[in-house]
Amino acid sequence: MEEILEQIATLKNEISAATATNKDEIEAFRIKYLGTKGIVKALMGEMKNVPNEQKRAFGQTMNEFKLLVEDKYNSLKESEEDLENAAGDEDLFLPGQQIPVGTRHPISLVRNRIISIFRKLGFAVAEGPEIEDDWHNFTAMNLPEDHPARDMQDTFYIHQNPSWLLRTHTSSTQARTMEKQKPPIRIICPGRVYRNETISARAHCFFHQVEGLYVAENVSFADLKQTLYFFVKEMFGPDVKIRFRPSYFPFTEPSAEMDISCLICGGEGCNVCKHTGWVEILGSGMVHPNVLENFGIDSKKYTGFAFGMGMERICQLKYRVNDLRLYSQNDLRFLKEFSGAL
Ligand code: 2NL
Repeated sequence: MEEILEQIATLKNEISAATATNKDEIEAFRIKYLGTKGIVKALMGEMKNVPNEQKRAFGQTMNEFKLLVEDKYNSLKESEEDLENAAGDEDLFLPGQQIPVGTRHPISLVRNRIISIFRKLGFAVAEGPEIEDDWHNFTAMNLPEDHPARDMQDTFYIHQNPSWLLRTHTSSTQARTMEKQKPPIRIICPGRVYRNETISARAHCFFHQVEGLYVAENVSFADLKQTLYFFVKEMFGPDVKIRFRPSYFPFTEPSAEMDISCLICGGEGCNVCKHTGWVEILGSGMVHPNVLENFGIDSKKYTGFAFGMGMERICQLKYRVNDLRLYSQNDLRFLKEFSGAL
Protein backbone atom coordinates (compact mmCIF):
# COMPACT_ATOMS: atom_id res chain seq x y z
CA MET A 1 0.00 0.00 0.00
CA GLU A 2 2.78 2.43 1.01
CA GLU A 3 4.52 1.75 -2.25
CA ILE A 4 1.47 2.51 -4.38
CA LEU A 5 0.83 5.78 -2.54
CA GLU A 6 4.42 6.84 -3.18
CA GLN A 7 4.00 5.92 -6.82
CA ILE A 8 0.82 8.02 -7.02
CA ALA A 9 2.60 11.04 -5.47
CA THR A 10 5.35 10.83 -8.12
CA LEU A 11 2.77 10.44 -10.87
CA LYS A 12 0.88 13.53 -9.62
CA ASN A 13 4.02 15.66 -10.06
CA GLU A 14 4.60 14.20 -13.47
CA ILE A 15 1.04 14.98 -14.53
CA SER A 16 1.12 18.60 -13.28
CA ALA A 17 4.29 19.20 -15.27
CA ALA A 18 3.01 17.52 -18.45
CA THR A 19 2.74 19.60 -21.64
CA ALA A 20 1.44 18.93 -25.13
CA THR A 21 1.75 21.10 -28.20
CA ASN A 22 -0.33 19.11 -30.67
CA LYS A 23 -3.15 16.59 -30.96
CA ASP A 24 -0.84 13.56 -31.11
CA GLU A 25 0.86 14.43 -27.83
CA ILE A 26 -2.53 14.91 -26.16
CA GLU A 27 -3.72 11.54 -27.42
CA ALA A 28 -0.50 9.95 -26.14
CA PHE A 29 -1.23 11.48 -22.70
CA ARG A 30 -4.76 10.04 -22.77
CA ILE A 31 -3.57 6.57 -23.74
CA LYS A 32 -0.80 6.60 -21.16
CA TYR A 33 -3.05 7.54 -18.21
CA LEU A 34 -6.68 6.95 -19.16
CA GLY A 35 -6.44 4.22 -21.84
CA THR A 36 -7.74 0.64 -21.26
CA LYS A 37 -4.16 -0.38 -20.61
CA GLY A 38 -3.30 2.93 -18.97
CA ILE A 39 -1.91 3.82 -15.56
CA VAL A 40 -5.24 4.73 -13.94
CA LYS A 41 -6.78 1.36 -14.86
CA ALA A 42 -3.65 -0.48 -13.72
CA LEU A 43 -3.64 1.27 -10.34
CA MET A 44 -7.35 0.62 -9.90
CA GLY A 45 -6.53 -3.05 -10.47
CA GLU A 46 -4.30 -2.93 -7.36
CA MET A 47 -7.46 -2.64 -5.25
CA LYS A 48 -7.65 -6.40 -4.91
CA ASN A 49 -4.21 -6.45 -3.19
CA VAL A 50 -5.13 -3.78 -0.68
CA PRO A 51 -6.10 -5.00 2.78
CA ASN A 52 -9.82 -4.68 3.47
CA GLU A 53 -9.54 -1.96 6.16
CA GLN A 54 -7.57 0.26 3.74
CA LYS A 55 -9.77 -0.27 0.66
CA ARG A 56 -11.97 2.75 1.43
CA ALA A 57 -9.02 5.18 1.78
CA PHE A 58 -7.36 3.73 -1.30
CA GLY A 59 -10.58 4.10 -3.33
CA GLN A 60 -10.79 7.78 -2.34
CA THR A 61 -7.14 8.43 -3.29
CA MET A 62 -7.66 6.70 -6.61
CA ASN A 63 -10.80 8.75 -7.36
CA GLU A 64 -8.94 11.99 -6.66
CA PHE A 65 -6.06 10.82 -8.81
CA LYS A 66 -8.37 9.94 -11.70
CA LEU A 67 -10.06 13.38 -11.46
CA LEU A 68 -6.66 15.08 -11.54
CA VAL A 69 -5.71 13.17 -14.71
CA GLU A 70 -9.04 13.99 -16.38
CA ASP A 71 -8.74 17.69 -15.47
CA LYS A 72 -5.26 17.84 -16.90
CA TYR A 73 -6.38 16.06 -20.07
CA ASN A 74 -9.24 18.57 -20.55
CA SER A 75 -7.03 21.58 -20.00
CA LEU A 76 -4.44 20.28 -22.49
CA LYS A 77 -7.24 19.85 -25.06
CA GLU A 78 -8.58 23.39 -24.43
CA SER A 79 -5.27 25.14 -24.83
CA GLU A 80 -4.59 23.21 -28.00
CA GLU A 81 -7.97 24.32 -29.42
CA ASP A 82 -7.18 27.96 -28.58
CA LEU A 83 -3.91 27.71 -30.45
CA GLU A 84 -5.66 26.15 -33.42
CA ASN A 85 -8.27 28.93 -33.57
CA ALA A 86 -5.62 31.64 -33.47
CA ALA A 87 -3.75 30.00 -36.30
CA GLY A 88 -6.91 29.33 -38.34
CA ASP A 89 -8.12 31.22 -41.39
CA GLU A 90 -8.25 34.50 -39.42
CA ASP A 91 -4.58 35.45 -39.38
CA LEU A 92 -4.57 38.69 -37.44
CA PHE A 93 -1.05 39.44 -38.60
CA LEU A 94 -1.78 39.55 -42.31
CA PRO A 95 -1.42 43.04 -43.86
CA GLY A 96 -4.74 44.89 -44.27
CA GLN A 97 -6.48 45.60 -47.55
CA GLN A 98 -4.75 48.47 -49.31
CA ILE A 99 -6.82 51.64 -49.39
CA PRO A 100 -5.97 53.57 -52.55
CA VAL A 101 -4.72 57.05 -51.66
CA GLY A 102 -5.46 59.87 -54.08
CA THR A 103 -2.96 62.33 -55.48
CA ARG A 104 -2.71 66.04 -54.86
CA HIS A 105 -4.27 68.25 -57.49
CA PRO A 106 -1.56 70.11 -59.47
CA ILE A 107 -3.06 73.45 -58.41
CA SER A 108 -2.73 72.37 -54.77
CA LEU A 109 0.88 71.35 -55.36
CA VAL A 110 1.67 74.75 -56.87
CA ARG A 111 -0.24 76.64 -54.17
CA ASN A 112 1.59 74.81 -51.36
CA ARG A 113 4.93 75.50 -53.02
CA ILE A 114 4.14 79.21 -53.47
CA ILE A 115 3.03 79.53 -49.85
CA SER A 116 6.19 77.87 -48.53
CA ILE A 117 8.45 80.08 -50.69
CA PHE A 118 6.83 83.33 -49.55
CA ARG A 119 6.71 82.11 -45.97
CA LYS A 120 10.53 82.14 -46.01
CA LEU A 121 10.33 85.88 -46.75
CA GLY A 122 7.91 86.52 -43.90
CA PHE A 123 4.64 86.61 -45.86
CA ALA A 124 1.56 85.37 -43.98
CA VAL A 125 -1.40 83.75 -45.76
CA ALA A 126 -4.72 85.63 -45.74
CA GLU A 127 -8.03 84.18 -46.94
CA GLY A 128 -11.37 85.81 -47.68
CA PRO A 129 -14.83 85.24 -49.19
CA GLU A 130 -15.39 84.35 -52.86
CA ILE A 131 -18.69 86.25 -52.83
CA GLU A 132 -17.74 89.92 -52.52
CA ASP A 133 -19.25 93.37 -52.65
CA ASP A 134 -18.42 95.97 -55.25
CA TRP A 135 -16.34 98.04 -52.82
CA HIS A 136 -13.78 95.38 -51.89
CA ASN A 137 -13.49 93.93 -55.37
CA PHE A 138 -13.56 97.07 -57.54
CA THR A 139 -14.09 100.53 -56.07
CA ALA A 140 -11.53 100.33 -53.25
CA MET A 141 -9.04 98.98 -55.80
CA ASN A 142 -9.23 102.26 -57.73
CA LEU A 143 -11.70 100.84 -60.23
CA PRO A 144 -14.68 103.22 -60.05
CA GLU A 145 -17.98 102.24 -61.61
CA ASP A 146 -17.39 103.74 -65.03
CA HIS A 147 -13.78 102.61 -65.32
CA PRO A 148 -13.05 100.85 -68.65
CA ALA A 149 -10.77 98.29 -66.92
CA ARG A 150 -13.89 96.81 -65.32
CA ASP A 151 -14.84 95.43 -68.74
CA MET A 152 -11.75 93.21 -68.61
CA GLN A 153 -12.95 91.78 -65.33
CA ASP A 154 -16.60 91.12 -66.11
CA THR A 155 -17.91 88.66 -63.57
CA PHE A 156 -21.04 86.94 -62.20
CA TYR A 157 -23.55 88.81 -60.06
CA ILE A 158 -25.78 87.30 -57.40
CA HIS A 159 -29.33 87.35 -58.77
CA GLN A 160 -31.14 88.18 -55.52
CA ASN A 161 -28.75 90.99 -54.68
CA PRO A 162 -26.73 92.43 -57.59
CA SER A 163 -24.45 94.36 -55.24
CA TRP A 164 -22.84 91.00 -54.52
CA LEU A 165 -20.55 89.40 -57.07
CA LEU A 166 -18.00 86.62 -57.45
CA ARG A 167 -14.58 88.17 -56.85
CA THR A 168 -12.43 88.70 -59.95
CA HIS A 169 -9.13 88.73 -58.05
CA THR A 170 -7.97 88.12 -54.49
CA SER A 171 -7.21 91.84 -54.13
CA SER A 172 -10.51 91.91 -52.25
CA THR A 173 -8.89 89.82 -49.52
CA GLN A 174 -5.91 92.17 -49.42
CA ALA A 175 -8.45 95.01 -49.10
CA ARG A 176 -10.05 93.31 -46.12
CA THR A 177 -6.64 92.92 -44.49
CA MET A 178 -5.79 96.61 -44.98
CA GLU A 179 -9.16 97.45 -43.41
CA LYS A 180 -8.29 95.52 -40.24
CA GLN A 181 -4.53 95.83 -39.98
CA LYS A 182 -2.07 98.73 -39.89
CA PRO A 183 1.27 98.59 -41.78
CA PRO A 184 3.61 96.79 -41.86
CA ILE A 185 1.49 94.34 -43.85
CA ARG A 186 3.10 91.39 -45.59
CA ILE A 187 0.62 88.86 -46.94
CA ILE A 188 -0.17 86.57 -49.82
CA CYS A 189 -3.73 85.69 -50.78
CA PRO A 190 -4.23 82.44 -52.66
CA GLY A 191 -7.73 81.55 -53.82
CA ARG A 192 -10.29 80.97 -56.54
CA VAL A 193 -11.44 83.91 -58.64
CA TYR A 194 -14.06 84.27 -61.38
CA ARG A 195 -14.39 85.91 -64.79
CA ASN A 196 -17.24 85.94 -67.27
CA GLU A 197 -15.41 84.19 -70.11
CA THR A 198 -16.33 81.65 -72.72
CA ILE A 199 -14.63 78.41 -71.75
CA SER A 200 -11.79 77.26 -74.02
CA ALA A 201 -8.28 75.80 -73.70
CA ARG A 202 -6.96 79.26 -72.82
CA ALA A 203 -9.83 80.82 -70.87
CA HIS A 204 -12.16 79.63 -68.11
CA CYS A 205 -14.86 81.13 -65.94
CA PHE A 206 -12.71 80.60 -62.87
CA PHE A 207 -9.03 80.25 -62.09
CA HIS A 208 -6.74 80.34 -59.08
CA GLN A 209 -4.77 83.40 -58.21
CA VAL A 210 -2.15 84.36 -55.68
CA GLU A 211 -1.75 87.99 -54.92
CA GLY A 212 0.93 89.42 -52.67
CA LEU A 213 1.05 92.71 -50.79
CA TYR A 214 3.81 94.39 -48.83
CA VAL A 215 3.08 97.78 -47.27
CA ALA A 216 5.55 99.44 -44.89
CA GLU A 217 7.84 102.47 -44.71
CA ASN A 218 10.42 102.76 -47.50
CA VAL A 219 9.22 99.84 -49.61
CA SER A 220 10.66 100.34 -53.10
CA PHE A 221 10.47 98.89 -56.57
CA ALA A 222 13.86 97.27 -55.86
CA ASP A 223 12.19 95.29 -53.04
CA LEU A 224 9.52 94.19 -55.50
CA LYS A 225 12.11 92.99 -58.01
CA GLN A 226 14.23 91.15 -55.45
CA THR A 227 11.22 89.44 -53.87
CA LEU A 228 9.90 88.19 -57.19
CA TYR A 229 13.38 87.15 -58.35
CA PHE A 230 13.77 85.06 -55.19
CA PHE A 231 10.35 83.53 -55.84
CA VAL A 232 11.05 82.40 -59.42
CA LYS A 233 14.47 81.00 -58.54
CA GLU A 234 12.90 78.91 -55.77
CA MET A 235 10.07 77.86 -58.06
CA PHE A 236 11.89 77.18 -61.32
CA GLY A 237 15.55 76.77 -60.41
CA PRO A 238 18.66 78.95 -60.02
CA ASP A 239 19.29 79.54 -63.74
CA VAL A 240 16.03 81.30 -64.50
CA LYS A 241 16.30 84.93 -65.67
CA ILE A 242 13.69 87.68 -65.27
CA ARG A 243 12.72 90.85 -67.08
CA PHE A 244 10.12 93.55 -66.41
CA ARG A 245 7.96 95.27 -69.02
CA PRO A 246 5.99 98.46 -68.28
CA SER A 247 2.26 97.80 -68.01
CA TYR A 248 -0.97 99.22 -66.65
CA PHE A 249 -3.15 98.20 -63.70
CA PRO A 250 -5.58 100.64 -62.08
CA PHE A 251 -4.42 99.60 -58.58
CA THR A 252 -0.65 100.05 -59.09
CA GLU A 253 1.55 102.89 -60.33
CA PRO A 254 4.02 102.28 -61.85
CA SER A 255 2.97 98.82 -63.05
CA ALA A 256 5.01 96.10 -64.68
CA GLU A 257 4.58 92.63 -66.05
CA MET A 258 7.30 90.11 -65.33
CA ASP A 259 8.62 87.53 -67.77
CA ILE A 260 10.94 84.61 -67.06
CA SER A 261 13.37 83.07 -69.51
CA CYS A 262 11.69 80.17 -71.33
CA LEU A 263 12.25 76.93 -69.40
CA ILE A 264 11.51 74.78 -72.42
CA CYS A 265 14.15 76.13 -74.80
CA GLY A 266 16.35 78.00 -72.32
CA GLY A 267 15.86 81.24 -74.24
CA GLU A 268 16.67 79.86 -77.69
CA GLY A 269 13.11 80.26 -78.96
CA CYS A 270 10.35 77.65 -79.20
CA ASN A 271 6.57 77.27 -79.51
CA VAL A 272 5.92 77.85 -75.79
CA CYS A 273 7.68 81.25 -75.79
CA LYS A 274 6.51 82.01 -79.34
CA HIS A 275 10.17 82.26 -80.35
CA THR A 276 10.88 85.21 -78.06
CA GLY A 277 12.81 83.29 -75.36
CA TRP A 278 10.55 84.82 -72.66
CA VAL A 279 7.23 83.86 -71.08
CA GLU A 280 4.96 86.12 -69.03
CA ILE A 281 4.19 84.91 -65.52
CA LEU A 282 2.77 87.75 -63.43
CA GLY A 283 1.64 91.36 -63.07
CA SER A 284 2.96 93.71 -60.40
CA GLY A 285 3.57 97.28 -59.35
CA MET A 286 3.76 99.84 -56.56
CA VAL A 287 0.42 100.13 -54.75
CA HIS A 288 -1.49 103.16 -56.06
CA PRO A 289 -1.70 105.93 -53.41
CA ASN A 290 -5.50 106.05 -53.89
CA VAL A 291 -5.73 102.39 -52.80
CA LEU A 292 -3.71 103.07 -49.63
CA GLU A 293 -5.77 106.17 -48.81
CA ASN A 294 -9.01 104.19 -49.30
CA PHE A 295 -7.98 102.25 -46.19
CA GLY A 296 -6.77 105.22 -44.20
CA ILE A 297 -3.11 104.41 -44.82
CA ASP A 298 -1.01 107.58 -45.16
CA SER A 299 0.53 107.33 -48.65
CA LYS A 300 3.16 109.95 -47.76
CA LYS A 301 4.47 107.79 -44.96
CA TYR A 302 3.91 104.30 -46.38
CA THR A 303 4.57 102.71 -49.74
CA GLY A 304 4.00 99.19 -50.90
CA PHE A 305 4.29 96.75 -53.73
CA ALA A 306 1.77 94.21 -54.94
CA PHE A 307 1.67 91.43 -57.47
CA GLY A 308 -0.74 88.88 -58.83
CA MET A 309 -0.32 85.63 -60.70
CA GLY A 310 -2.45 82.78 -61.99
CA MET A 311 -1.58 79.44 -60.43
CA GLU A 312 -2.74 77.68 -63.61
CA ARG A 313 -0.10 79.64 -65.49
CA ILE A 314 2.67 78.59 -63.07
CA CYS A 315 1.40 75.04 -63.29
CA GLN A 316 1.39 75.17 -67.08
CA LEU A 317 5.04 76.22 -67.09
CA LYS A 318 6.14 73.81 -64.38
CA TYR A 319 4.21 70.73 -65.53
CA ARG A 320 3.51 71.59 -69.21
CA VAL A 321 -0.27 71.51 -68.93
CA ASN A 322 -1.60 72.95 -72.17
CA ASP A 323 -5.36 73.09 -71.66
CA LEU A 324 -6.99 75.04 -68.81
CA ARG A 325 -10.04 72.79 -68.84
CA LEU A 326 -7.99 69.81 -67.60
CA TYR A 327 -7.76 71.36 -64.14
CA SER A 328 -11.48 71.01 -63.46
CA GLN A 329 -12.55 67.96 -65.47
CA ASN A 330 -11.57 65.48 -62.75
CA ASP A 331 -10.15 63.08 -65.31
CA LEU A 332 -8.22 60.50 -63.28
CA ARG A 333 -5.76 59.92 -66.13
CA PHE A 334 -4.72 63.57 -65.78
CA LEU A 335 -4.75 63.66 -61.97
CA LYS A 336 -2.70 60.45 -61.65
CA GLU A 337 0.08 62.07 -63.67
CA PHE A 338 0.91 64.04 -60.50
CA SER A 339 1.23 61.10 -58.11
CA GLY A 340 5.01 61.53 -57.80
CA ALA A 341 5.12 65.31 -58.06
CA LEU A 342 6.20 67.48 -55.17
C1 2NL B 1 -2.43 89.55 -62.62
C2 2NL B 1 -2.07 90.88 -62.04
C3 2NL B 1 -1.99 92.14 -60.05
C4 2NL B 1 -2.12 93.40 -58.03
C5 2NL B 1 -2.49 92.31 -58.81
C6 2NL B 1 -2.81 94.56 -55.99
C7 2NL B 1 -3.42 94.39 -54.78
C8 2NL B 1 -3.54 95.48 -53.94
C9 2NL B 1 -3.06 96.70 -54.31
C10 2NL B 1 -2.47 96.80 -55.53
CL1 2NL B 1 -4.31 95.30 -52.45
N1 2NL B 1 -2.35 95.76 -56.35
N2 2NL B 1 -2.68 93.50 -56.79
C11 2NL B 1 -1.22 94.30 -58.53
C12 2NL B 1 -0.72 94.14 -59.81
C13 2NL B 1 -1.10 93.04 -60.58
O1 2NL B 1 -2.41 91.02 -60.73
O2 2NL B 1 -2.07 89.27 -63.68
N3 2NL B 1 -3.13 88.70 -61.90
C14 2NL B 1 -3.49 87.39 -62.37
